[in-house]
Amino acid sequence: MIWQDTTITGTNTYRVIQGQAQVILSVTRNVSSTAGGTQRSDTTTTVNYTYDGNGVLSGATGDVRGTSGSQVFNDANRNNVVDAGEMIWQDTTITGTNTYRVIQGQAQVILSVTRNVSSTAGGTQRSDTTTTVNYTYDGNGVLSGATGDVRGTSGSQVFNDANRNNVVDAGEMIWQDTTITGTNTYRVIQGQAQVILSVTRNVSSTAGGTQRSDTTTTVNYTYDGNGVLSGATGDVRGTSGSQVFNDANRNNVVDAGEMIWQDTTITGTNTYRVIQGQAQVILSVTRNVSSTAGGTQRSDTTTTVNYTYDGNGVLSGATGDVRGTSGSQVFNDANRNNVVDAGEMIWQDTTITGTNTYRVIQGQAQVILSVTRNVSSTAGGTQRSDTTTTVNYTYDGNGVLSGATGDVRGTSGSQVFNDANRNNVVDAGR
Ligand SMILES: [Ca+2]
Ligand SMILES: [Ca+2]
Ligand SMILES: [Ca+2]
Ligand SMILES: [Ca+2]
Repeated sequence: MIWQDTTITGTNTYRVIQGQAQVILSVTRNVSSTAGGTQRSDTTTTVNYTYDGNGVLSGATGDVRGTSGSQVFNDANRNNVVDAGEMIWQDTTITGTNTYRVIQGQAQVILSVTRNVSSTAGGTQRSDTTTTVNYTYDGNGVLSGATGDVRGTSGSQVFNDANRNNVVDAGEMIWQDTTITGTNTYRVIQGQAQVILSVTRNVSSTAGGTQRSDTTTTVNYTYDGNGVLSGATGDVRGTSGSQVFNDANRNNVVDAGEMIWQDTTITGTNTYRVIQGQAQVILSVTRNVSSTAGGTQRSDTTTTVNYTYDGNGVLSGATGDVRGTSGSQVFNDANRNNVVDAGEMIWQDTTITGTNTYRVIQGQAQVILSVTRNVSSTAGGTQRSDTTTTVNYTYDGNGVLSGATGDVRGTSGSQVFNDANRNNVVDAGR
């Protein structure tokens, strides 16, 4: 357990009402940073108090202004080591309003609306969310509960090589935004409202509308008796999809109704560790299951990512792998009558085994190398394939994917009849 201190500097302005000095304005600045100096916060809370003619507090209004930030690792030279200049500040601008109610003579916050706006150093990622919290109190002015939500967008600039020349031309960096809709459930611990459950839905689609994603992330937070965050668990559920061409009338033209959505069902679990008071994902396991509209192709893969952090809770690296199968239905004309009879459409699956190598860019883990082995053989064991696909991804300094190169190596083979003894019969070993 470590101390995290906040320096408070406040000024109060008073007015004498009915012979008593009453605070009519308080301005309080709170400056804090974590032990490792990787997170900082500097906010100023202003409260205006009003009184009736008898000097009794009748109301209050206020706001919060400031910034909070964290240092993120930007591995510019790709050596997985934090070199000079590779820790950069990523700040959030905070703008909030507080609504108060006077309970038992004291002004209590019953509603806080806080907008957080941030962007990365290179300006290629942005976030703009508003968190609303409604606080309830019992008759004695003791905080009894809270509910809240989060609304906003987060986005990133992506490279859209419209003219297909592999160069970023004017207008080819486009914003791809995600709409965020979340609800937070609170519990009052030691007099403070703590988030015990957050459910956040993220919906996005590409500019051209040919890809979409709709996922909901749930996080359960646990606290010790003193209200200190002690753990978190969570999961991700949803779908991602893309529009594919289904040439139903086989004329090689995209006719009406021939662009169909092909969706992938996403089921993931996240494991967290509390570092410097914050819950960080240390392991994510995500299963992606998809099949084509006609049900003739299927894919079922699980992606595992292990994230590592330094002692200050800054993401320092990640490793991962992909395991699963993909398959397609093939016609196996067992009775050789050139007709698809019952049981003659069989699944032919490919076993997928891959490893992903990541680099931390602007605080985010990006895949820089994927190596995927695909092994398959037909049902009768007379054909086999064993190939390895390697892809190297490159990013610009701001973490925007700028290119990729790759290759495929392997073998495919089939069993053939070698009539070594020329008797027109398949003998052992031939
Ligand atoms: Ca480095
Ligand atoms: Ca271009
Ligand atoms: Ca067509
Ligand atoms: Ca048949």
